[in-house]
Amino acid sequence: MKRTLLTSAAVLASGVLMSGCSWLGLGMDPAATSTAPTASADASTQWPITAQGAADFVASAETRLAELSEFVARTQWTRATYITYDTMWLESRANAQYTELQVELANEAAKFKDVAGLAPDVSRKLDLLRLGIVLPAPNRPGAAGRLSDITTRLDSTYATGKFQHQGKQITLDEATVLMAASRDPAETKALYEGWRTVSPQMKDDYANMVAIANEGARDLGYADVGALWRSGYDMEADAFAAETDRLWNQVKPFYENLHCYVRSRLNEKYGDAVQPETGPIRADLLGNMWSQQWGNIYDVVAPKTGGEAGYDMTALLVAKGYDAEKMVRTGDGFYTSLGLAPMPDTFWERSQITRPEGREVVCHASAWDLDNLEDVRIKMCTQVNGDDFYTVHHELGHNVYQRAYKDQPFLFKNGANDGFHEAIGDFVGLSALTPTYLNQIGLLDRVPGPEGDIPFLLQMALDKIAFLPFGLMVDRWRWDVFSGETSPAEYNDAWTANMLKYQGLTPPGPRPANAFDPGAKYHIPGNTPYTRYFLAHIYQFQFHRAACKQAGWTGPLHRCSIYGDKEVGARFNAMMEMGQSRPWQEAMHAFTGERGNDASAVADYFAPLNVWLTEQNRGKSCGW
Ligand code: X8Z
Ligand code: ZN
Repeated sequence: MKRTLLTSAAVLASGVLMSGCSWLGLGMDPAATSTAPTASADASTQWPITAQGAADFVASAETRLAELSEFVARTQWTRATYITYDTMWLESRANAQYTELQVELANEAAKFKDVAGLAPDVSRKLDLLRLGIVLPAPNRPGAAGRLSDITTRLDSTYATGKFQHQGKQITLDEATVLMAASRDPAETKALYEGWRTVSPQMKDDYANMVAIANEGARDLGYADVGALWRSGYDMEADAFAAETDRLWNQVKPFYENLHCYVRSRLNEKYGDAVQPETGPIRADLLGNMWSQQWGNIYDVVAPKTGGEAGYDMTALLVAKGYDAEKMVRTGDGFYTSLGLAPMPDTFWERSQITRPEGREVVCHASAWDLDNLEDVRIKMCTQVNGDDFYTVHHELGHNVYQRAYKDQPFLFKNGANDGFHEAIGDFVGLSALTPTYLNQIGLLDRVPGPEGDIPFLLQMALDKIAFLPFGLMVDRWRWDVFSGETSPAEYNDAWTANMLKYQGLTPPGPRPANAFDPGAKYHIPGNTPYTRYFLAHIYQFQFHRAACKQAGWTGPLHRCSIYGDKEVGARFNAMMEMGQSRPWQEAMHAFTGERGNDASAVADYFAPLNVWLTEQNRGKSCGW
């Protein structure tokens, strides 16, 4: 993920680039940040405002960004895998330097806006120079430093957050495991509320950060940071927002069906006092700290007949003696089966696959490209369970994409859009989670017959369909925060209102006056835009449907696996090699023959389950 915050984008897929640290919190003079070294070289060069001048300027910009980005990425990696006062100090300074360079180049790029006869690639790169800044700093001394102080501190506060649970101090990874398995509503409530005690201290920083970055966005000609983020999709920002509404409306009836069924089963299990039959679902009962994927409570909601046709990924991994590295090697094996190159030796030497002892790290999974060429890595605190089996494939997808576009010019070394970057590994995961594939690699002893279809689809829907409204609501909250529609005093209420509006969920109890629940979700303090995941949850089904068609598959989509299909792999790689060189619609077309976002692939994949859910819900009053 390295470049996520920083440069254009992409990479980060996972997360974090800018993370941070905080020297301010550690008592250093804030003014010190303004003395961060400036970003080298030829800031004062005057490029003639001509097509050739633009081409020369862009070439120089790419060289400068590429050089500095490697330094910044290595600094970020060091901080993310070893959080100390000093690594935070270094990272914050490096990030400030990079942001200053980005802002300088974006302002310079704007001067070529009306030049006639620009080469198409040059014109695209001029746009990307502005659009690639996730959090722009205002163009005045000290602003980039102050902004990076805050972002580093926010990210590190999240990463090192702990809380008391049953007399013991626990981390988020420990809480995640407990949340997945606990069926005691008193305990899940304690975990839900306990983790959210780490974030109230972030609120003032967050509000200050919003003010600074908005000023930076306005300097670049955008109404606010949200408008900048919405502009990165090869269409007008407003049209993009409308497009996400359209997609959500396409899939919403299915989500409501799932919500209705799950609520009813939770009511049966826990009773009216814990989960009423109507209204929102209690957010802590869904097996996930943010209720974003619900697959961990499959056992609670499994079909009453035929439920034994389902299987528990975690149990399979444990039974077959998998450890974290074996999970990653298995993921790599899927990609190589498609004819893609295996991860290089340096990946295995330099990745952080499990949580190291004795030091603080950022555990939220991410994939990095340190040198814009071959030095790709993942950073995870992998645990042997079904969630991380998925995450391993997800992260490797980022690395595979990074390597595929490594020969593009610097500004095109990115996903076709950020949703594409998130969708690569998820697309592969749709095959890698099929019983057929799990059986082929010896994890699952017997492939269930048709009686296994509904259990399997329900398991998938609990993760993929439940995710959709969450994937939308995070940035809906941020868009309103950046636009000023939501003031700092309203931050938490607006978050809770979005949970209700989009997900139909409610916290397990009243939230305290100082709550800042958004800060307890990684991507808020980590400043990773989130609409990308919503898009990825549509794109991955478009990719899967197209890939299965290319493979000649005529059965139900959820049983299709492209494992071992080198032809599909070659076509997929051809799309990935394009990087961000062309509008994403062309990349989509290159692989799928489709030009836009299309949620019909989601409907196709889950069609049998939607029929089944409708049947189960007959006579119930759905909605909340
Ligand atoms: O953050 C991630 C990845 C890294 S890009 C682990 N994901 C989102 C999340 O965890 O909230 C993957 C799915 C959604
Ligand atoms: Zn990702």
